[in-house]
Amino acid sequence: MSAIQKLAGKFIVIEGLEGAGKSTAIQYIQDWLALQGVIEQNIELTREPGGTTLAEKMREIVKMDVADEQLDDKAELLIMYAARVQLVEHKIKPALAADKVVIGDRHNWSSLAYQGGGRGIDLQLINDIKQVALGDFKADFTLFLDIEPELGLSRARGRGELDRIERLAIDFFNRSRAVFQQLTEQEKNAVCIDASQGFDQVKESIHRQLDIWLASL
Ligand code: T5A
Repeated sequence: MSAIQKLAGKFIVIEGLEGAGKSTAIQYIQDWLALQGVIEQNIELTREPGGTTLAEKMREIVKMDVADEQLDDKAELLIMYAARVQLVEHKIKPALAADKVVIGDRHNWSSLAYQGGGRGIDLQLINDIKQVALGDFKADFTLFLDIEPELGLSRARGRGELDRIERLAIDFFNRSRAVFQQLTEQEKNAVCIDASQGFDQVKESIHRQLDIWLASL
């Protein structure tokens, strides 16, 4: 089977804290797919929360600062899943059914890490909500870009103003990071990339891990 055939209909997800370099890494994944012969028209890029017209509206809500009302942690969690359902049903599944490769900038693990680890919502409850919302749907391969929160946030700060979530205390991100690390250890089709490395080393690590994954398909 050719690489193009093996990659058809696969969902690759990139996860990590703010400033880990997820947007940058997506370009490296696209470069790698091009090396395998996958043409641009057969690649679909998504981001979470967001990625469809309605899901982008939900993204605005979770990023919004409202002076007289705080977004409840459970409301935040449910908005993440509402946005995810819209994205999966209206964009990701149709693209996979058309044999495209989908690259996701964040997916389900972000809710476990941020709303579970960070906010302290029970992980089993989140898994139950996930099951109701998405059933067994999951990524085929997950690349977790691991970075010290301080370094990631300083990179994110260099890009502009921090949003509502990015302004949370460092402990929040340490707890989120611990969940990401735990999930990576538990999942067979997931790898951890040291995102504190320079651009070239991160790119090389991602390409190497994708080569190994492709060989396993
Ligand atoms: N969220 C999301 C939840 O709480 N629960 C959920 O379920 C989901 C899905 C999304 C927010 O929502 C939360 C998490 C987030 O707080 P977002 O704006 O999409 O918000 O935030 P991020 O996904 O974190 O996006 P960022 O742009 O902050 O991070 P990236 O994409 O990881 O970083 P990137 O590639 O833009 O790089 C940041 C800067 O670092 C530089 C880049 O050039 C850029 O300037 N950089 C490097 N510098 C040095 N060395 C490297 N190796 C570098 N790689 C990148």
